[in-house]
Amino acid sequence: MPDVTTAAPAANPHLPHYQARGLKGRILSGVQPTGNLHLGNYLGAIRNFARLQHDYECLYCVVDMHAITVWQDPAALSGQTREIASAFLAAGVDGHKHIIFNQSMVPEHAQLAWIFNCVARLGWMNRMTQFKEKAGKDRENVSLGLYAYPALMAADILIYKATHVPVGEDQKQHLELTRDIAIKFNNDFKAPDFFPVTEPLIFGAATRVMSLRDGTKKMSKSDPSDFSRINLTDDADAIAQKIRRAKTDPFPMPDSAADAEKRPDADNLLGIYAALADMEKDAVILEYAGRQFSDFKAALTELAVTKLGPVGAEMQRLMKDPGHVDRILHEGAERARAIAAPILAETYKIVGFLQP
Ligand code: AQP
Repeated sequence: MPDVTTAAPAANPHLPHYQARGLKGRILSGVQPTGNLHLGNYLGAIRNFARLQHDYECLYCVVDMHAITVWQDPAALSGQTREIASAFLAAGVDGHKHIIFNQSMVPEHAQLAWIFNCVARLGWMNRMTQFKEKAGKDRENVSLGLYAYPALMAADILIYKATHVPVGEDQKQHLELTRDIAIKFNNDFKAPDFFPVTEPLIFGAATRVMSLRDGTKKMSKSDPSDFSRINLTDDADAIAQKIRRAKTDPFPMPDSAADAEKRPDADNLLGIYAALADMEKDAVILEYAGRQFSDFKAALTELAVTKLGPVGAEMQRLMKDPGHVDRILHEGAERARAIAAPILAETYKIVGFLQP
């Protein structure tokens, strides 16, 4: 699979440790248990988690502490956490070979996040577009946690000294902040290369899946319209209905990449098709150039049902066995702590904290 990493991994002193074991590095990535897991989360992140597990040592985290930066119903949160863990497993991640856990079970994330709150600068945080979008006009009334979110995300990654993070386009800015925090920590505390400068891994034709109702807006869990997204747990009928009602324009299918680029709704559907079929978007454009949207939508529905149906069914099966999912999360958390605890201890020493 092509690997569209934004920058070449310049002589990273953390890599030889993995290369000696035939691996490319260590991955950490997370998904929030905020309900309505959708096609964008799958194509932008979760599907890649499974594809990367052969080349990297992987930690995949259900980031429940990030989720509560906006209100979550406590009665629903544990079920939503199991749903995300089930999605990781259903997508094919090996929960025994790799580590699947939920963030709040590993307190070292929060402990390192406090140090990073003291390293990150207000000016850096003020530039974060996700905060601006999520806070909107209600800025005075959102949680302090929503503002500090990117420092916790940096801690999620660096508490394992992860070398790579697979994410969708929308998380690129937060990854850049993580890199800035690592560099500033290493400089301020005269600890050269202590934290790695983590590389983003951004893959494929659907790094930013857009809403089915508005091709200029990201597909998102919090969109009030369920018709804006395909949920991973949608059945074949729901998928068909959502694709049929997906917004298009009155013209035939685009006949070139330049034409598609000017038509965001069509471009989005083409990108989704390409990603699901593991094809280049240009090849899909060529195949459907000038045809009716109804033909294309029928083909897209069939493809989406074929590819997503088994994942959704396996998720449903796993969610009926919460004991199994909980065991994977507990074991994962223990293994994660075995990596995180010594890194935190070393960090505390570097910072000058007296320890027992
Ligand atoms: N539309 C998307 N296209 C491609 N990738 C996406 N991701 C999210 N939306 C898209 C990627 O999914 C991973 C997990 O995301 P998250 O749940 O932790 O956070 P998010 O980005 O806030 O997800 P949503 O769906 O957009 O939720 P709300 O509506 O709450 O804001 C990340 O790797 C992300 O890049």
